[in-house]
Amino acid sequence: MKLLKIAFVAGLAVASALPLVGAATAADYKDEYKISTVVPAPFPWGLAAERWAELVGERTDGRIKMKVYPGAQLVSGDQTKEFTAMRRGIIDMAVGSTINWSPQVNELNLFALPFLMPDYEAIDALTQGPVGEQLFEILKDKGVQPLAWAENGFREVSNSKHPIRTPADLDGLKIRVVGSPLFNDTFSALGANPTQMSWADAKPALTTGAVDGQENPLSVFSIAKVYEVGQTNLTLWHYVADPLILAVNQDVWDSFAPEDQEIVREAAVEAGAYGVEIARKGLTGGDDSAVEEVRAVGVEVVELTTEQRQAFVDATRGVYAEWAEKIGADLVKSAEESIANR
Ligand code: X2X
Repeated sequence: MKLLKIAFVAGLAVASALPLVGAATAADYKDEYKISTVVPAPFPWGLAAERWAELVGERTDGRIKMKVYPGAQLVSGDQTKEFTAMRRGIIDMAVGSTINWSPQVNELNLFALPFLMPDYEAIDALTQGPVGEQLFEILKDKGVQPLAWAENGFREVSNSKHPIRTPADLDGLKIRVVGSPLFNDTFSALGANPTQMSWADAKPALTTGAVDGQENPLSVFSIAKVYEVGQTNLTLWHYVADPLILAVNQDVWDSFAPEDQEIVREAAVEAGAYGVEIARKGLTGGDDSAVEEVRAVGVEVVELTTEQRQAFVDATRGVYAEWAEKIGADLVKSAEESIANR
């Protein structure tokens, strides 16, 4: 009797919801959609993910409820499994770095080709042009719906030993890296001793001195207070930059009514643009306050001259050539053209 009553009440609830949201969608929607990120707000990508969830919540009157799960917790901290988990539906959505998805999507290694992108316009030339479109097609073929780009940023190298001005200064330094073997190859070519580890393990390893250095955008360096664990030498060499991608598992995407897909996509584009704006704050447009902030806490910041930077470019040309083949010669050529014409 009690069971019957519950069934009856549940039936009533569904019936009363139907006229509001439409028969096809009501049954399929989840109570909550999980968005995976590696770092939370106030890092730019946590902020972008939160903005995405907020906008969708507002515009669907709460019908689509998205919640941010930072710290790569949905993949037990192993950020290089995020793409696979999203493809399989363990994760519904993600704001993820191209670095973390490159083990499964080889073409995303493009952004980690050493010294491919000289400036922010070059990043935009890729993400907002034909290369970006092509990469989104590749992601779709792999069963994920990509919607928009955001940004982690240009990755600068820090260490606890001494200022890095020449490749020789990297000699023998143990550097924490993440992602694909491309990072190992780049740092090995520079004479360093790279070691792969997740972000969750990085700070403890820096604290104990198990590694001497790391590479991350200035926003991560500042917000995570990496300088507090002995990382007092920072070289602004702009060697690679990792964009972020806002994406949705394909089955989840297909379950959304077309008008809801439009809302989710537009919100992703707006949240992504906001994320880019935050990521570049204090680093662009004549404002270098982000650099001044880390100087103010005692970090020795090295800005390379053109000639000094060129020495790093020269030392990594072999890695670039080898990985250009692995990534796809045509895609790399198209990227180089987009950058040349920016
Ligand atoms: O682990 C990192 O270095 C981070 C936070 O930048 C990424 O997830 C790529």
